[in-house]
Amino acid sequence: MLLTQMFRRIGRDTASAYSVYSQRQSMNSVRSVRNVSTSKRLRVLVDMDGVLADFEGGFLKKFRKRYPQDPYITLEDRRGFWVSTQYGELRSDLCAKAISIWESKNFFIELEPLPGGLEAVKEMSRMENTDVFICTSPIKHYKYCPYEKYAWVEKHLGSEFLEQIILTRDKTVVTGDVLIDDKPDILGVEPNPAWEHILFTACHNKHLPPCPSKRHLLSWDDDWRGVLEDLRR
Ligand code: DGP
Ligand code: MG
Repeated sequence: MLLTQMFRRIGRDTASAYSVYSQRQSMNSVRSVRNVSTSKRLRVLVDMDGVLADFEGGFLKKFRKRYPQDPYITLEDRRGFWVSTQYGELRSDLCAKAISIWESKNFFIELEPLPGGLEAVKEMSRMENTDVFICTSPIKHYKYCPYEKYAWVEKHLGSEFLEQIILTRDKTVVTGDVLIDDKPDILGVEPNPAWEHILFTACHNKHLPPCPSKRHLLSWDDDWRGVLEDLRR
């Protein structure tokens, strides 16, 4: 083959290879734009007490067992997030007695899972483009609570979920797209947390006047999948 023919052929091959390359590149960029617009990656923070673990039910059962002679507050009559405050209002000595319940060994590990919570969290964690974290505040009496919260997650969700635990007294400094939590007012040092708070209904918050600007989940039977889809858009 003459030298000039060889150069022409190399030129043709290079041009067609470049054209295939550029077509692929433009397809990839179309795909990535499509991914960004239809399936945003979502970081979901899920609270533990009152959302996955039945803190209120566990508390009442143990309070009645330890203090059978004392008055107690049924779940129907619970008002306000702080259990010890309402017990203190009932009778002043009951505040310390209430606190003694969740400061005891085995209180947190023995909490029952709330209906549908474990299944929901497992399903969420299998969803494409979804990162799930369990975001929970330990009590300040740290002798048992932090250890038992880890043990509870391992027992009910498996050891792989230990990677997903965030223990913090201030959830406002954690970044995420959404925080599913039963506490009506989640305050901390960050005045504008990254997440949107979805209020999870609990015995202590269900009598509050409805807050139209806030989304709610009535239970894990409610449409949490729809909420996540909405947030992804
Ligand atoms: P969280 O669900 O992550 O917001 O954690 C709140 C913790 O506070 C949970 O372990 C329940 C606990 N708690 C509920 N009522 C009281 C109370 O009156 N005093 C204290 N110290 N802790 C409470
Ligand atoms: Mg909670």
